[in-house]
Amino acid sequence: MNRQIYFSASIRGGRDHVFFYRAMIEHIRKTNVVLTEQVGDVFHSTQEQSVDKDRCIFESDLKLLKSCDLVIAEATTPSLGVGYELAMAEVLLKETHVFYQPKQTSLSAMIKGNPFFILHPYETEEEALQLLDQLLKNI
Ligand code: 6IA
Repeated sequence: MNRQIYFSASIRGGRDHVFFYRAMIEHIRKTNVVLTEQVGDVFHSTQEQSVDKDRCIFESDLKLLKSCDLVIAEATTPSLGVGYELAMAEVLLKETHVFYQPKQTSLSAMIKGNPFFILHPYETEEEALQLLDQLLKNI
């Protein structure tokens, strides 16, 4: 309850699942705080920005990652940013849960093979939201 959650999911890697990211964020927000709600922003442009703007995003996200209680990632769409955040979460020793759809992606061995990450493979979005509920009950 009221834990600070860093939600990580693809932005420039591709936005095919953005509506599902938003559903996951809404779900988490019922009982906890999502520090990165913009990941589920359907309308905001995902185009590359100036170096200065991207530096602001990087610095702000890193600060949030350092301050969070828990990381939840949706990794079905491969994303350099998500991979970076997962590696940082490990360095920072943040409990990290990774959701992904095995039928739609081949999750990188660097994530799937790393026992630090708690994996949540799922087949349907309904199933993922149920897994998410169970996880949120236990934190
Ligand atoms: O390489 P990617 O862009 O797919 O990396 C996605 C990850 O990097 C997400 O989990 C975010 O935490 C972080 N990230 C990448 N771009 C942004 C961003 N751009 N704002 C905040 N975090 C970002 C502004 C546009 C956005 C609101 C749609």
